[in-house]
Amino acid sequence: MVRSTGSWYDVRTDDGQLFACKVKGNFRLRGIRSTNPVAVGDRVEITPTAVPDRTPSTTPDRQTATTPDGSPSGLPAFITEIHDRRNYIIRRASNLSKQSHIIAANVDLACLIVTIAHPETATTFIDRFLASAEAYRVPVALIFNKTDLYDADERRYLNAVMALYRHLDYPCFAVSAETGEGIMGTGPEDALLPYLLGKTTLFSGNSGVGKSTLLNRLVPEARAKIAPLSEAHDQGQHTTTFSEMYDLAGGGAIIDTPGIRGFGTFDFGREEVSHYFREIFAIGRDCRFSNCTHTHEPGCAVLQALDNHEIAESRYRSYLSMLEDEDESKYREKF
Ligand SMILES: Nc1nc2c(ncn2[C@@H]2O[C@H](COP(=O)(O)OP(=O)(O)O)[C@@H](O)[C@H]2O)c(=O)[nH]1
Ligand SMILES: [Mg+2]
Ligand SMILES: [Zn+2]
Repeated sequence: MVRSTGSWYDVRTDDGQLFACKVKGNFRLRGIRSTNPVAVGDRVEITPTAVPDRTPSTTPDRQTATTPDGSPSGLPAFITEIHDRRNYIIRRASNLSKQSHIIAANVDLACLIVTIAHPETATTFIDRFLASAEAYRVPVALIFNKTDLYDADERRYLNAVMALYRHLDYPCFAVSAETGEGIMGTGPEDALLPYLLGKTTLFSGNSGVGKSTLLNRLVPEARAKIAPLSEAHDQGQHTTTFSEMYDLAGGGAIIDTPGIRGFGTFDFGREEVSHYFREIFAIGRDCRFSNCTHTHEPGCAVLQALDNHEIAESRYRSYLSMLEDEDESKYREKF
């Protein structure tokens, strides 16, 4: 399934045909209460509901079966079966909601697109994304966009932030979607596109960081709408409402997702949070208590490492903020 408008699901068959589908029957998913039964990236079985009696007069110029306003232009069909998911990424349907929304399924890689400035992406936001991806067991990479805009100070900061995450073994790419810097290249070590080939990659990030611009550079046919940064807030506006999948010419696909603010810190237990911060998890094995929360306990190896600057303060702050979230959600459940 490559795109959903809420009422239709666009499905592309392996031989490239497009269908505008409705869901047949009731898909209740084990263990998840989800607002969308079928997610972008899902492999599905379909039954066409009409035999084509004419060849379409125009080929759709997007890779989808419905027009941008959401009305169907592909052949009608029913989705009759959803194959088991290798993985999926969810977020809460809304704040306080117990329902979840599946952002994408069957992804090989989740890329968070971030900017050091114009607008600035908070490191807590990056860390939350990384922790969630660890929890979903989806490999991640960080893409630092808008390198063409940075002054000397911002470049230094960019290099420091990339060094921090590379040290934690997260692949990092510095690119400019505007100029193309860092995108084409000879191998996955030095450029983004070769790294993405053959993978189904989820693109995520705050609005305004250049997701659509980057997507258009990687997949020119995508023609994703680019939102001018609003002068007043130096922040993008929401233009993408639904996830959508685009094929890369050299193999693989990109799933463009709407700007995700609170990327699912869903279902984490309090003790679990530290498992999703790689260095805190590794160092925490040396704590005196096996159930150490790394906040106040005597003999805490994490607090010691923080003192020695072996753990970055920004990472530890993100860890604390996620612990606090868990406390809050427990509080909510009781009342
Ligand atoms: N200078 C510069 N501007 C960029 C770059 N990438 C995106 N932009 C601009 O940032 C704004 C938001 O881009 P958009 O792709 O809509 O962001 P999205 O909300 O993440 O999809 C637009 O004005 C783009 O032209 C870049 O690499 N360099
Ligand atoms: Mg966009
Ligand atoms: Zn500890």
